[in-house]
Amino acid sequence: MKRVITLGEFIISRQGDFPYAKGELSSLLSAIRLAAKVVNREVNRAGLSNDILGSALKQNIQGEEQQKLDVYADEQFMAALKARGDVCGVASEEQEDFISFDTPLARAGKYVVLIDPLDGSSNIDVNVSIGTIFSVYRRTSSIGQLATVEDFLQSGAKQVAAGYIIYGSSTMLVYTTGNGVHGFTLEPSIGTYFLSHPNICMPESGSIYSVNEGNFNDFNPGVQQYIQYCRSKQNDKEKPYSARYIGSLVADFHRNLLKGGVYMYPSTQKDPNGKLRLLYECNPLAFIAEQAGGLASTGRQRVLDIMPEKLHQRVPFFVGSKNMVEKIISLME
Ligand code: AHM
Ligand code: MG
Repeated sequence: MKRVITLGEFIISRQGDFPYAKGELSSLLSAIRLAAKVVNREVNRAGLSNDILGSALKQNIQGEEQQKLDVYADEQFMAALKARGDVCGVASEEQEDFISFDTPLARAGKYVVLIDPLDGSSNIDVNVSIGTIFSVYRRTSSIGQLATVEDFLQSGAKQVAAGYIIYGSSTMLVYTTGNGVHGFTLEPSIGTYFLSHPNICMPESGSIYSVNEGNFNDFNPGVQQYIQYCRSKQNDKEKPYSARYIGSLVADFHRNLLKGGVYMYPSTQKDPNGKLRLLYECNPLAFIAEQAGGLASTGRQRVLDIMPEKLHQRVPFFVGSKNMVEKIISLME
């Protein structure tokens, strides 16, 4: 029988990719995989428990209504990351400011994490796939100090690891540390992730486009032109592309990563910077896309080159198969 590799074994086997590291990054990834299992359990039983389903009756800093599971997931990831002491601070979609962990162990931590604990949370109540997205940087402040905002405001090109968990028909963890993209599927009966998708490569072009087409009239002419190109028979496939939009970034991205396609959240007249947040939604997925051979752009700039100014900064986002993103950029010029 073929020996299957677990995520824990894989992380340890790849520790040598970072000669300067002493295993902290491996430990950090282990904290995330553990918290994801706990969140996965609650996501799976959401429909059975009133304690976990529905609104938390408060808003996050972006003025969005928080779901109970948003708050729960945020607490789980925070607690798991704090416990290990590899991380000196975390910034989350659910918290206005970043959190510095003020313990001697955490002050000595080399890394900061940015996280969207539960993305696509409007899909929780209707049993549609949701996800967690995370991004890891080496701190720029001195070890032993509290984390500073500069530790978090680094360009995406500086990420040392990024990944997501998709709570879908099966639960998967997909991540990169800059040496390719690897996907692990959770075997729920024993609670272990197994390597199911080694070295994921995104097809160079695809025939799926994912966008909230309800906003079509608000998009700029280049984006409208691209959508018309997707719909027409005069595109590179000589038949219309398929429109697929779940409204869960992780799920839309994951499908396009495996099958080839493009996800778009352009600027609109109402939201000139689009909707998605640079630091914990766009950058991690941009890193994964590039590692898998795809591209990520705002339409005018490579996402990973943006110098962030604010924790919750938004940017227009086009991510997916290389040829498709290049076509969008050419139409937006
Ligand atoms: P969230 O972080 O509040 O869940 O918002 C992000 C989500 C993405 O998962 C999804 O792609 C997008 O918002 C959907 O937005 P819209 O409903 O405007 O199409
Ligand atoms: Mg989100």
